[in-house]
Amino acid sequence: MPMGLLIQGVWQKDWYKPDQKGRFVRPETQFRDWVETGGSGVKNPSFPVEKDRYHLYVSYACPWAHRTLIARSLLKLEDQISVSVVDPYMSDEGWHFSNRENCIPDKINHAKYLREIYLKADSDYTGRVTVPVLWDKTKKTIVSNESKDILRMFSTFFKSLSDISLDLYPKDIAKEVEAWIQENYEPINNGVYKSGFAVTQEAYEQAVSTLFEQLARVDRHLSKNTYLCGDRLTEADICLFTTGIRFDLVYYAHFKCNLRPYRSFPNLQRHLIDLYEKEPIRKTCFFDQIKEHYYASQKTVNPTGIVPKGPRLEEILTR
Ligand SMILES: N[C@@H](CCC(=O)N[C@@H](CS)C(=O)NCC(=O)O)C(=O)O
Repeated sequence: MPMGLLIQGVWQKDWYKPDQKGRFVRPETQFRDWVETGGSGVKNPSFPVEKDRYHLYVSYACPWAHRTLIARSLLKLEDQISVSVVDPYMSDEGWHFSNRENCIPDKINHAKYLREIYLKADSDYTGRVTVPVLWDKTKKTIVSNESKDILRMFSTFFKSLSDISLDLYPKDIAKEVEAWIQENYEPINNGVYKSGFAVTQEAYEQAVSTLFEQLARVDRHLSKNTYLCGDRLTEADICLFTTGIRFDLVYYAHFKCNLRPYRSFPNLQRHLIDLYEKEPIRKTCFFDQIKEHYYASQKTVNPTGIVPKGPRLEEILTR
């Protein structure tokens, strides 16, 4: 039962507490500030957009952090927003930094554990220590640890630092983009966790049924649309992608999301591969780290910590 959280600044080893019905409950994200430009109605934003001022703490394993990495990559913001990548194995000390291949240690705060970053921002913090985290190198504090907000900051305010014309949150379809993000959040993005972390049969069955109903609905929608909002790639597609790319790889077996494979939905699979074939997206995908994190770290779900050999990537990443 590893993993843990901070309680009034003190680390405690603990797994997630289910509700009375055995359902997984995702805790509210606590750092919810925004990086903005002066022109957004806020005259003197607390966190103004500036070149190379912000730092992103991520895990390549995490679907939420992956959203922010994809936007950073598509908008070519790598030189503007520096990054640290935690070790994929989460022990009962939480996320940590290491020199393992494809991990990037914390060159900003020289932390060993991610929780040190949370404590620098709030020495009395109570809550889970999650990725992604957007860190302000000037004020030396956390701006946000909410992936959907960080994604939105990148595609809107940080866009002013980008030379790329891609608009991931176009004004004319903003409502539609937001609606798809919301609609897929509980049943799909959080749904795989609700399925995998359920501790009663009823809670599991409820989560898995709702998940597959929504996947079927999105599959039908994508039979007539290239992307979720027509022919434009938006934030909504990124949010679907980071769950989709982990589905047959991990969620199908580890989280028992096995009513059918993701790749058996023809339009969802086509959408997944369309995105995966984009070089800026492909280079953010680290399949070994994804598998290691879930199977080896989540011992409540997989007590032996054994990481399966399969599935073969060429089988799950085909059109
Ligand atoms: N609301 C957060 C959730 C992030 C989240 O749950 N990240 C996971 C990794 S996939 C994590 O860091 N979990 C550590 C923990 O819960 O202790 C977001 O979307 O940014």
